[in-house]
Amino acid sequence: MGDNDESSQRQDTPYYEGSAGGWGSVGSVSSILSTERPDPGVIQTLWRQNKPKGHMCTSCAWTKPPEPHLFEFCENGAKATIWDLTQDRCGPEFFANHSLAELKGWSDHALEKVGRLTHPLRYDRETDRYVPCTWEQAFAAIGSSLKSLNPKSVVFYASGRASLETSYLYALFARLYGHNNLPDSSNMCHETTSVGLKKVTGSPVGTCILSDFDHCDLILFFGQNTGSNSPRFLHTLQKAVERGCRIVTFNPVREAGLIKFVNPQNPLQMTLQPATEISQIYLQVRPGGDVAAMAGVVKRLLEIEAENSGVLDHDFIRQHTQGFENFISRIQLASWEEIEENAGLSRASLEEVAEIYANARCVIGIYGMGLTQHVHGSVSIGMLVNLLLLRGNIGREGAGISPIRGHSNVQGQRSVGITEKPELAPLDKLKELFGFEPPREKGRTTVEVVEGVIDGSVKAFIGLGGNFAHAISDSGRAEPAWERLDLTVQIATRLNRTHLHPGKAAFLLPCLVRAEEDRQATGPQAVSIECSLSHVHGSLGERPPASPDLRSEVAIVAGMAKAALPDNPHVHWDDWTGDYGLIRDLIAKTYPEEFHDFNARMFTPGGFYRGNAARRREWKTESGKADFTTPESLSSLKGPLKTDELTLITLRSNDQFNTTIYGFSDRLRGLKGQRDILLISPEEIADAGLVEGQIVRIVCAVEDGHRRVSQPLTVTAYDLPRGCVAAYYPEINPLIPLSYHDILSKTPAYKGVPVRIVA
Ligand SMILES: Nc1nc2c(c(=O)[nH]1)N[C@H]1C(S)=C(S)[C@@H](COP(=O)(O)OP(=O)(O)OC[C@H]3O[C@@H](n4cnc5c(=O)[nH]c(N)nc54)[C@H](O)[C@@H]3O)O[C@H]1N2
Ligand SMILES: Nc1nc2c(c(=O)[nH]1)N[C@H]1C(S)=C(S)[C@@H](COP(=O)(O)OP(=O)(O)OC[C@H]3O[C@@H](n4cnc5c(=O)[nH]c(N)nc54)[C@H](O)[C@@H]3O)O[C@H]1N2
Ligand SMILES: [Mo]
Repeated sequence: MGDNDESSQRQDTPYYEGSAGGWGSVGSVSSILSTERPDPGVIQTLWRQNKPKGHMCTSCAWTKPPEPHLFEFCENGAKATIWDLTQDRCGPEFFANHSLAELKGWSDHALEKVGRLTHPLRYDRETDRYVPCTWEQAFAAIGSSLKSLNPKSVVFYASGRASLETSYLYALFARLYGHNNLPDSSNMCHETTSVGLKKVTGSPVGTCILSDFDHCDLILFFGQNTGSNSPRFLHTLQKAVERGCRIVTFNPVREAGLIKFVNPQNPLQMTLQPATEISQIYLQVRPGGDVAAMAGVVKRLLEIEAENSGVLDHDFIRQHTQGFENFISRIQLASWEEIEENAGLSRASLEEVAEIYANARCVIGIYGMGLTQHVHGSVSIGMLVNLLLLRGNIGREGAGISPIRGHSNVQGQRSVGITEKPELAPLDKLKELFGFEPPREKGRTTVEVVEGVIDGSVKAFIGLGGNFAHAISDSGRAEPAWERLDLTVQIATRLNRTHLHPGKAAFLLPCLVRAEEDRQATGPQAVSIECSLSHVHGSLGERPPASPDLRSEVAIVAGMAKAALPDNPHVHWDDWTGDYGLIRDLIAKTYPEEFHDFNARMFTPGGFYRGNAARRREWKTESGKADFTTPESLSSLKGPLKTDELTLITLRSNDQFNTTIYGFSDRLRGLKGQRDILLISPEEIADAGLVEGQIVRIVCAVEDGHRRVSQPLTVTAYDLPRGCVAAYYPEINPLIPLSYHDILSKTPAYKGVPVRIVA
């Protein structure tokens, strides 16, 4: 454990011998091209993908550089576009032939694979089928249902893809209607960042921009699987490594993309040159062990400082931080035994990282779901900030903290008002612009939405994209409760499991995808999104829509709002739908500092920067300074495991986008053919008296009166630390208790649930 020598890879566990990228990624794209029957224009669309005036990929949120590569798309970006532009259709005829009871027996893959939704649909309980309706019928029914409900019992969820324009209108609709129940997929994802990072730095988003990666000499990489989830970022990492930057990775799983990468767009590297080694040190930390690992690094750093003062940036600490003394005392109190035990890493390996850190001038901290999805996820983020603060690594060129966001516009949705936290929404500004009294009560997070669905206090749910009922924790326990809601509305592109749990009145409304031409009264419309590095990018779709009956997300949101709300002289749903430039003007008026001249700037190559106070060392925290976090416990798990318990981490394969399952290969982990598998180390298999290939189930070890048992899973030996198992999301979600979430932000602890294996 802990070295990056390929020969040390256990030969009896599956693993991927190749590098990320390379011919494997080309093969993977060809394979989806052959099974998905995309519209022939897809090649032209891919050519324009992520380029100025082109269409912005709907896969990850990694930034779109000002000088794009010849092909500025990756294997998984291509899959997402090909999936969107399929010629397969899921229309009224399909629904006439299949009841929802039957479809509940289909896999996630099979449901979405049917094709693009083509018509607005209404659920008919008598036949248990979706039947076609007109847009006018749908809007009228939704409007009258919303009018009859208490707004506080209604939830408007957003999944992170919809544009800034749609998102702004959606949030405005919610507030005009009378609630702040505006959770987002971010509540299952980087809410730990929005709350935890904000608490200690004042910034709810990362502080880095793309050029920082040209100046850093060390990247500390925690729990983000770049090869599958943001592959274009590998180009940035490769470039950094090639100029001498070092990467130290903490991840229980040896992820191929963070080990070796061949740039599939570099003909020389594809044929002759060796792959680029990405991580110089790769530490297979125990799930939830990052706090301890960082404590170890800091402990050694303090010793180095004692030997040779000047390693810590005392001026910065004095001027810009608070809580340093407390934090240091806590670290001095931690024993190496405690650190090694919690981290699952040796003292020597952590000391080595400290030496490298002490000698690095400019350091960037990267993280993803490996840090955020834990009961003490915000403490892990606090620890990473601590580590950076010690050497003044926030707020200068080449340094900073950079969470890698999920959905392509999830960060942007928060920027334009989709939030359940009223204090984060510009309520006074909305009052002034639209002449109404916005609701001030706190809205529901995703966890609180499900609690409300179960206890009956939530009566209606509108989903702007996503597959919420299936993506959230305790999905099994909550599923039947969804059907008791008075109203469910799902705005979607493809059929998914959430759609199979309709409320008493239910509508499934199909929308355009981002690559499609969005023609409105004033002509084709562009939209915009915000990337992980806080740059705003314009996007122009140009493919013919999958069906003439599709509407844009803007038009659907406006259609519902118009039907549900009384007239207001300041609110012009039809005009806004006719010209999205008017919506951008409203965004600019609402957020002048960040979005001024929005229309003029939206096609700036590389996007325009929203700016970041922490990057300028202005700390918008309660203390006015950057805060050191003093961890109570050295683990981000809820508590210590009992002897027969293991920590469950839930993973994405390389062949899925969240609950969208493209196929059954996890190429970069050397796994394929099956998703119902339980990854576990060979030592753990032996200790548990299991054999490889055996079918087992896992049960959740949390005792709260609910029994949670998994589907049958095939025991699969894999190179993992002791004390943990891994399985694929979303199939395993019925095992995750709703009550298991980050304490501060309520982000579900999808990477840290205690389980037991039952044969
Ligand atoms: N192709 C593709 N792209 C995607 C997505 C997709 O599903 N498919 N999803 C999008 C979304 S919404 C998001 S949020 C992002 C998700 O992207 P990531 O942030 O990469 O999330 P995950 O794939 O859940 O897993 C993150 C990594 O954390 C590691 N890990 C697990 N537990 C721990 C731990 O305790 N400590 C540490 N240090 N590491 C740990 C896992 O081994 C894994 O490598 O990707 C986005 N991009
Ligand atoms: N166990 C476990 N659970 C997790 C996670 C985990 O790591 N482990 N990760 C969590 C994370 S990070 C996230 S973000 C959530 C994801 O949760 P969601 O965002 O709710 O789920 P997705 O799977 O991304 O949603 C897929 C559906 O979105 C619809 N869709 C696709 N494109 C569009 C579009 O352009 N417009 C509209 N209106 N609809 C569209 C399609 O119908 C598709 O079926 O899951 C969370 N759940
Ligand atoms: Mo996410």
